[in-house]
Amino acid sequence: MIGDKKVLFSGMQATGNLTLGNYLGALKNWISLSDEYECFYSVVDMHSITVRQNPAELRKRARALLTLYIAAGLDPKKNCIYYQSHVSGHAELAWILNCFTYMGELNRMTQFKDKSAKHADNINAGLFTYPVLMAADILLYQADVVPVGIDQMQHLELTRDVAQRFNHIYGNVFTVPEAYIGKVGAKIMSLQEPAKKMSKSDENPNASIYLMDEPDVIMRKCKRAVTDSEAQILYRKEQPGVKNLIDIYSACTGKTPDEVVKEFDGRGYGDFKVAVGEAVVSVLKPLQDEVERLNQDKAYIDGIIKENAEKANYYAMKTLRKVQKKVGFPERVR
Ligand code: ATP
Ligand code: LTN
Repeated sequence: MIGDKKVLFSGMQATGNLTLGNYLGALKNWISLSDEYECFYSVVDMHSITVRQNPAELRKRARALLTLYIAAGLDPKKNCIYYQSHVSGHAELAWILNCFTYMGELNRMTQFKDKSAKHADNINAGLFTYPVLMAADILLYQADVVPVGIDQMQHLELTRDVAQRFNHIYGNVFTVPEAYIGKVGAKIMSLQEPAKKMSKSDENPNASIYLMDEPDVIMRKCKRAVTDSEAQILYRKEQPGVKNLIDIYSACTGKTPDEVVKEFDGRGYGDFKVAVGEAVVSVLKPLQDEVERLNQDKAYIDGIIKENAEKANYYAMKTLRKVQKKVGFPERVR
């Protein structure tokens, strides 16, 4: 707890351009939770270097992501929006937690298996201990809730196990966090292969709508979305392409899938795709305009970066000092 509020922590990697999936599945939920909780939203740039990055590109993307958090509606005066690499406590706690995490546990992580298959030439130790750094992120702020997509559940379970293990040995040091999985837009699928999730690292640019795509690009991608030959707009798993478009439309308009099915009863796929495209544009255009506006105000963003790093550091250090004492590190001489 901070004051009378529970604590929320979440983060996103600054790798690749964010997609509509990232927005509807993650960022949008963050905004709806931001009044109720004391929130820490991190740009997890330390996680990004588990795969090789171009330094200039990483720096640019990290800033773009931080700006996007604000543009999407997170108030940086109320929510702590900051770069992970600006708070050294993340790395320090991660080291300690490494000593309380078993190789066997990390070996089971499906993201590690996926990423090591994808980057076979660079299976580094950071990729392997990635979930420990993630546990440190969360536990450092004594977070109660962690909004994430379903794909991150395994990492969150590990975080809970490590926290409980540590607490069992040293007393109640860490809050054991709960996952928060949003309902609407929980999983947006690829527009080209609706069995796969929409992903920012997809090689086919038509598969994903990027948050910064121009309106005509969004319309074109929606029109080209893969559907089927059933010629009816129904919400069912036998029609994964259409189902995905209904999910997108309902997440953008706030209507339920049932209402959408009724609205488009008897209409063709062509009409429906145009409506989906328009709904997406109506959500993304204001976001893009706000990014544009914020990009003009370098001093404002710089101020946020500095202030929030200090705030994050204050809370991180509180937990870190406690943990260091518990494990037996010598006290500092003042
Ligand atoms: P990558 O393609 O590089 O694996 P990603 O697009 O899967 O990236 P992450 O950075 O792993 O994105 O995820 C950021 C957040 O967005 C996570 O909380 C994740 O669960 C959520 N998310 C990612 N893709 C989708 C999607 N298609 N639908 C809903 N939520 C998603
Ligand atoms: N692993 C997450 C990003 C992430 C995160 C976190 C999410 C790093 N640290 C802490 C929630 C809490 C991802 O790839 N989406």
